Amino acid sequence: MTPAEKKAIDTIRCLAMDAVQQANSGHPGTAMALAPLGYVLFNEFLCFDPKEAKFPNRDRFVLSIGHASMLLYSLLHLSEVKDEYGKPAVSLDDIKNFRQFGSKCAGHPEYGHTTGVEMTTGPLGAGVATSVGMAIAGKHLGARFSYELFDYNVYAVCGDGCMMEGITAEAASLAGHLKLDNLCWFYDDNGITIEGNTNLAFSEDVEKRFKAYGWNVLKVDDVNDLDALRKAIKKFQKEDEKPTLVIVKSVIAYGSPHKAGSHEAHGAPLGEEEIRETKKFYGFDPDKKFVVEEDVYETFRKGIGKRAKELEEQEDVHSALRDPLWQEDSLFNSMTKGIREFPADAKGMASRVSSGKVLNQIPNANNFLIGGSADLAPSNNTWLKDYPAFSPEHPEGRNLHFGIREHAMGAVTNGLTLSGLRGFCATFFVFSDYIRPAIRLAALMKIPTLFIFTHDSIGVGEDGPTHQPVEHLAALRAIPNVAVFRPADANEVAEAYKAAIALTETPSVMVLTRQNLPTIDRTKFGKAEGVHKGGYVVADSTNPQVILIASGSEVGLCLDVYEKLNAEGIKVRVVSMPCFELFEQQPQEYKDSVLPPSVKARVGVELGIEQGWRKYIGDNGQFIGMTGFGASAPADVLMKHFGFTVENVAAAAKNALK
Ligand SMILES: Cc1ncc(C[n+]2csc(CCOP(=O)(O)OP(=O)(O)O)c2C)c(N)n1
Ligand SMILES: [Mg+2]
Repeated sequence: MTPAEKKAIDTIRCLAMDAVQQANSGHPGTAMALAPLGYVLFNEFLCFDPKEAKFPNRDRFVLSIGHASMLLYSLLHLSEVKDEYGKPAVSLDDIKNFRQFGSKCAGHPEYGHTTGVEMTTGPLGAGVATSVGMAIAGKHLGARFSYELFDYNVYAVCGDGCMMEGITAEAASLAGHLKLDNLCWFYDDNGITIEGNTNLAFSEDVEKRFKAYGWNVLKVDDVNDLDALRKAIKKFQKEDEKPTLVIVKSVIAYGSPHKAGSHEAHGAPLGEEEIRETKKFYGFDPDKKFVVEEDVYETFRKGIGKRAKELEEQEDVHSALRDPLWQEDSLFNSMTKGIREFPADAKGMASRVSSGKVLNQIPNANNFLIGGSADLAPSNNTWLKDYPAFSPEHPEGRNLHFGIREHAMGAVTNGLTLSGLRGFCATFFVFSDYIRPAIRLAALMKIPTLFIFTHDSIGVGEDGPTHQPVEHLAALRAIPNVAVFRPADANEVAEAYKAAIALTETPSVMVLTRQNLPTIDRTKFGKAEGVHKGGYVVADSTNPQVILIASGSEVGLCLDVYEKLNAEGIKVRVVSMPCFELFEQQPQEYKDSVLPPSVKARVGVELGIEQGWRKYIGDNGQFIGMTGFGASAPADVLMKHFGFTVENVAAAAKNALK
């Protein structure tokens, strides 16, 4: 290690110590320990242009151990990465205000908040899993354009926590299967987690495990050995068959006389005196804080400059890509222009079937829809018929066989979306629980990943309560910034897809039936375009006395009730409410026009729990829904048993009128 290298590395370590101490919270130990790895990667290998941090062919760096955020912030600062306005992505002041409101240095790295942060990390395992999606995207884009334009590598750093999480196993298994040789993970094998030594809970052989996944496994015995790190990274770059795992031994809080190697250094400030001692060990002035000397910036400039220049030369070609093909407005037209209307049809079709038809009307040569299912494509109807499966031989393929790995599927799909593609994934609605963390991260990152869930209720029938979602609609609606669509018929499905495509900062969820739904006669009833407003009037009588509000399969049921009550002289309005999230965004005026405050007699009908419905049906409203789990029986028997019948809804409407 040259003196300049040592100084740069120890600067990172001191920034981590100082920032955590100043904030009086945070995770210094691992940021300090991995400073050499961060230095070598950023300064010598990562292809990026600090002035153009979003350049499409940049190498990706994902800090899956989000708690070690100070490592990333120090690196972004020292690399002088600029934000879109040409200002420092991370200033020294931001570092001094680590974890404080408004600082670019949030507790954990947040995508969209800090330029250079490729994704939001913190939930362990999510980062490495998402990096697999970024690697798939790199291969796909290379095949769609050219490998000169897209040949980026994806690097991710994980720790013992990531290694123990199930999502990491799913993602690694998939990456090995897909032979993603552009993917390199570093495993910080420091033997420490929060409760103490990893031998408390973790004794597997990670090397053997990853070899079994089909990975190339390399070892670096000491993270301070820069040459060993370089050798490993070069070996990864030459590898053209397998993803690479570099197992790196490190000592948490390296250099701290009393905390090095201890779990105490994981998530608490080292303390003023300990920091002074540690700075002395590094040969730094113990009395100074937040020190970055000019020659350290110079060291980084020299290292990064050459690779940034190479990238700059590609920028002309790439700028053509960004407009109109790459993440641009015109993508909306390209994606929606093929979507057609469905004719009215009393027999109709399941919304999973209409969804399959619509989904196949979306992709064309000019857009980037790509995705797949967790082994349920034939049931979810998510196969893109005109395209092959994605594979090492067919990286241009747009269909992903995710295998039965839902959690990783969600994260990988987020990785696709983060790379400029429009990623979708699918499974049964009841298993959305297995993907929920990825949906939450997509919402937090404001990225438009599309989650397609079929078999949405007790309408599943004989498979029984393990396969019948009950609380899932409420659970997903509870996540901020998620548009949950539960369309009522084929035309609502078509409009829901258009609405989802238009939402570029919000993930969308499609909730679709297994069973047939009549295609509503739109010459007689309200237009399906109402989906874009979240809720709209489907059927109406002048001066309605009672409003029936429903989503999905229950809208058809309410239309039957409407006919029956009309015949009895009761004036009814039916409101289809396919998306709470969009309805909430409408002006009060519109909301009141759909749900006039003067009409207090209201009935909500949905094959889920009541939670969330009171705001529409009011204190005195009736709700017909589920109050417990379903049962194994034919769907029509279940519908009767649980009260989803014309008679029962009509009775509730009359009750509401009392
Ligand atoms: C899914 C998830 N579970 C739990 C946590 C809380 N947590 C943060 S760090 C950590 C220990 C991680 O150990 P390791 O990855 O070895 O990090 P190190 O202590 O070595 O820095 C835990 C349990 C989390 N962030 N994410
Ligand atoms: Mg550890």
